[in-house]
Amino acid sequence: MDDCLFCKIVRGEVPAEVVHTTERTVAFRDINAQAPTHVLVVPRQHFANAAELAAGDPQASAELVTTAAAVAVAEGHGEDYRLVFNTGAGAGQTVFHTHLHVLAGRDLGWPPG
Ligand code: IU
Repeated sequence: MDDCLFCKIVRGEVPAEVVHTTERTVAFRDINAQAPTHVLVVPRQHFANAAELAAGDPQASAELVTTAAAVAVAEGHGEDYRLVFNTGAGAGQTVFHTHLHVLAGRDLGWPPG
């Protein structure tokens, strides 16, 4: 996708603080962190949301979660972290390239806002 921001980050055309990469995923820090650790894990291939990724590339979908877990461990939060997929504008999705939020390092309230 030529005009997709996260595709550009994956290709290295837009700078980001990348913290972890795998064959199918790239993990980078969110520019508007909502917790001491706030990392986004994205598939290298473009899909609009989590369900489309799971249907189109189940292996990459699983790798998103295992990458997120590895990031949490690397940041010292392997026991307590939150994973979030916002799906659809009404649920707060603003970038339509699948991304898994990894949040950790503070008390995380429930229910979320
Ligand atoms: P959302 O679930 O689609 O709302 O998450 C998009 C996230 O992408 C959000 O937390 C932004 O702060 C983040 N982000 C970013 O890290 N870098 C950017 O250049 C832009 C958004 I635009």
